[in-house]
Amino acid sequence: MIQGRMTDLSCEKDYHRVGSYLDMEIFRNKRIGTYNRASILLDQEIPEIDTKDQDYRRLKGNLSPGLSTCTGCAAPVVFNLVAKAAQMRSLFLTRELIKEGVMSSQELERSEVMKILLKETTASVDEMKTADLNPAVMKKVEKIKKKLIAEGVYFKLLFAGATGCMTVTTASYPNNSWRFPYFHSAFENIGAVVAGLEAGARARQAKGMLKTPHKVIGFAGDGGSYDIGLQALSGIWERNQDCLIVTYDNEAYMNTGKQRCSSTPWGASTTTSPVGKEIKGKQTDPKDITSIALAHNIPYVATASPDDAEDLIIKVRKALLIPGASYLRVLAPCPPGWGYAAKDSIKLSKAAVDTAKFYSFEVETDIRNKRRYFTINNAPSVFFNSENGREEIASFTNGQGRFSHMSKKGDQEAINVVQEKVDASWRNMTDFFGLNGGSTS
Ligand SMILES: Cc1ncc(C[n+]2csc(CCOP(=O)(O)OP(=O)(O)O)c2C)c(N)n1
Ligand code: SF4
Ligand SMILES: [Mg+2]
Repeated sequence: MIQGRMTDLSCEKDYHRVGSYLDMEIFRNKRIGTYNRASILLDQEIPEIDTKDQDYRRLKGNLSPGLSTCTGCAAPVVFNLVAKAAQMRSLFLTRELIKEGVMSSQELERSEVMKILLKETTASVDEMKTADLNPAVMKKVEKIKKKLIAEGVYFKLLFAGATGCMTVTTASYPNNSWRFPYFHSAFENIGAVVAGLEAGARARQAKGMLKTPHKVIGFAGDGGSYDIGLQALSGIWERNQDCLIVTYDNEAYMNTGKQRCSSTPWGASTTTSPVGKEIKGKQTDPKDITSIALAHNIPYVATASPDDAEDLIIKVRKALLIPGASYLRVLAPCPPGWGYAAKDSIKLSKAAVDTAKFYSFEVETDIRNKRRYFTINNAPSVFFNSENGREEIASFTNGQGRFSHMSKKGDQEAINVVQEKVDASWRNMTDFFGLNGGSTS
């Protein structure tokens, strides 16, 4: 992990002790004590993601998107991991009940017990009998729930998704595979919809109409966030509304047949940036959406690749635990859109990181104290400044149909251009965050 700080380091001592800004905040507020990446993750929660179709199906099964998904697509893997990570109520409740000696881990392992504990309404006598619970225990549970709510770690979830492959794979009318309330927004307005849901839930809670607070997670494709949805997203970020926006980035308008987007990489062939005699693929660089999000000074901006499930789960949890707006951009390789065999989705996600085509990082901004912390979570295996800094970009582009005009015909000039762009982007990013000359650990 490489870590950089663009900040006044007067808090360095605390910082090292507890890990990061988020940890510091919670530590300072004495909310849940020292709190680091590992403390919001259970070992058994990290799914094995393999490149075999069978494993994709198993993972999708958590969300049960049904059979309509394109086989091997990384997008439902992303949806599933985010949904899985976001369900933190039982995690925090379990910990606290054990810590306070109210119940044992064996008792809590029984599914009927947790089901009753998470209920908003009072359980019936029969239900309590089946789960071996009694009113005295339930009173303690309610007290602990109130404490967790006050600490901001106990909440229910609302999901919204902009029209795109998410709709196709998980919510094609009249079916819906989400186990949460789910709002299907238009292509252009995920920011506005999430803003309304968040404000509505907050108002209802203030009026005592909701017992448990709600957090809103809005998904949009790259088209729905980089292009047509950007205005409403900028609004929600500027107002710093408490929500998480996730872009699953398949680098084009995929569900409508692979049209180019401002996220599409230079040189990639799409139906609206085709390869011809004169012009070969998209001729502009992708928009830097995370810098746009960062310019709003929201507390948490991160990127993640689905090949590292642990990293993705932790980022979703941090995003939800930090009050205010969070943005997460997740790479989502698309077999038909990028032109590769479905079994290679996760392999390609990893190749994107190893070549530094995509870097997995997080930026935590502490506006009050004017500090910002930057972490590269997954970097090319060796730090960039050294001689063998990263894999050649060809190990990512080769084998992808959208770049086949470069690889198949051996267009070394085009490959060199892509390589230069990747290197320049990495240099800009590390310069910007003051990482060059930084250390690895
Ligand atoms: C105003 C408007 N224009 C066009 C469309 C048609 N449309 C629906 S989704 C989509 C592209 C979505 O691209 P992206 O957000 O990247 O999601 P993906 O399909 O790649 O998952 C388009 C053009 C629409 N629904 N509304
Ligand atoms: S078009 Fe691509 S991203 Fe969309 S559902 Fe199919 S495989 Fe997944
Ligand atoms: Mg897309």
